[in-house]
Amino acid sequence: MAKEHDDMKSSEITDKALYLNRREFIASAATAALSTKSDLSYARNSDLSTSEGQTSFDVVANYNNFYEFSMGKTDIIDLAKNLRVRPWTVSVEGLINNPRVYDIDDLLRLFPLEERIYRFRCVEGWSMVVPWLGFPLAELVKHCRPQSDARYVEFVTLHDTKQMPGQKTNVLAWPYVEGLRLDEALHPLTLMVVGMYGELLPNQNGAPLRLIVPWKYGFKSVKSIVRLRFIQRQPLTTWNVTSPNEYGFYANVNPHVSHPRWSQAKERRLGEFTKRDTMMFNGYANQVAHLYSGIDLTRNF
Ligand SMILES: Nc1nc2c(c(=O)[nH]1)N[C@H]1C(S)=C(S)[C@@H](COP(=O)(O)O)O[C@H]1N2
Ligand SMILES: [Mo]
Repeated sequence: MAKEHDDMKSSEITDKALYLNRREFIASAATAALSTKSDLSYARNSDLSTSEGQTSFDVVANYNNFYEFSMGKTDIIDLAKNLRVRPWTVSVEGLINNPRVYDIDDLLRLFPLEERIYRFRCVEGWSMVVPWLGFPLAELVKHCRPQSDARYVEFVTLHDTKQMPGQKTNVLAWPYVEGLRLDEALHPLTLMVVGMYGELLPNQNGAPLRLIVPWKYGFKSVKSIVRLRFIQRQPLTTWNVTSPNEYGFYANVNPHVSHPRWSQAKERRLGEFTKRDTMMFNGYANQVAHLYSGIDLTRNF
């Protein structure tokens, strides 16, 4: 890819510019080298970023939850190292006027990347601050042109027992499924992520495409996505189906609602020793609380 780009003649560039719109063309030129180099082009979105200190890349890349590989945390990096993330397609289907199977690199050309530094908290009580690279899910949703009866989006992870040894066990029902209400999917904080710390995502963090919903517990942020489906009814999500009294559909970070086996009032930032207080909606209450007005968050956890 990189070579092809370097060798591109100006006549070919003009031809290309004629059939791609300007934005698509600029994005494609900027990401042409993507598969081989790590010089991603993106702008930092400071308004939507926290100024808290970032967790180090090494910590974020070495402590993972990814049950498709293992129930451990420190062995994922090794078990996921051979996951093939190119070529990769993402099927977008259901109640939309523009269903399409996207190649991952087409998504990267279509939607300009932003860097967002977000807090992220696991339901188990650890947290981190990560500079993610991605594009707003809202942009993709608008591109799909949802029909009026589309009320939820379902996300599905790759199901491939040859590549994902954890899928040979039945600790979870595979494939891993997550979901958002359409208004949550359209919220400006909701990010489709392809990279972190200025590089493409490491496999163990959900390459080549994952969701990040920073006000919800980590399990909503589904990894290695192959399908999005727009539907009318609330999807059956993996953790909710596995253990409905422990993991709800909403999974909003909430220090006042305990998990049945532990409190959610505090968290340990990876790399630190003293626990911090967990914040309502993980500190994003000003931006997202309105989505849940009139909803009993103790029952809808
Ligand atoms: N497909 C899939 N996605 C997943 C998981 C998983 O096991 N499988 N684990 C979730 C959980 S519980 C957390 S906390 C985050 C962890 O993301 P990280 O490894 O980038 O920190 O991924 C989420 N996404
Ligand atoms: Mo988690």
